[in-house]
Amino acid sequence: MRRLLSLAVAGIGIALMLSACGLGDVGGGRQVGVTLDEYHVKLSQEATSAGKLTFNVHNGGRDKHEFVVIKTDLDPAGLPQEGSKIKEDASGVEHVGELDGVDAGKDRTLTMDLKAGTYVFICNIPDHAHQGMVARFTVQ
Ligand SMILES: [Cu+2]
Repeated sequence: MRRLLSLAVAGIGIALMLSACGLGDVGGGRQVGVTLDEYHVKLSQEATSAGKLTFNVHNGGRDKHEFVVIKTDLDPAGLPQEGSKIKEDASGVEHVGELDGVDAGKDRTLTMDLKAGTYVFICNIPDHAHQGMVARFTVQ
């Protein structure tokens, strides 16, 4: 129990440090940069505080990708699967929003009001999450 508590405290400390740097605040909404490619979801930061957030999503790859936002406490590596995709309506998984198909080289934005919690960003084109298009994001 004591070990679990110290792990939790360390986790919160790291999350607070992450939220203190790399925050852009433009036009009243905070901005988070997202770059998609084969096969990664790269974020300008891994955590922020709750509220209105705009994700500026760039597809830097050669293929079409998606940006799907789910809220879950499950390990990103162990998300429920349905064939070669993540099951977005599985128990313990809440689908929050998505950009359904960002063409290669294109930029799209997604603005959401995010509550505190743990989120996972995935590309749910068959097999892409499995190949690495999964990123954890923490909202305090
Ligand atoms: Cu993809």
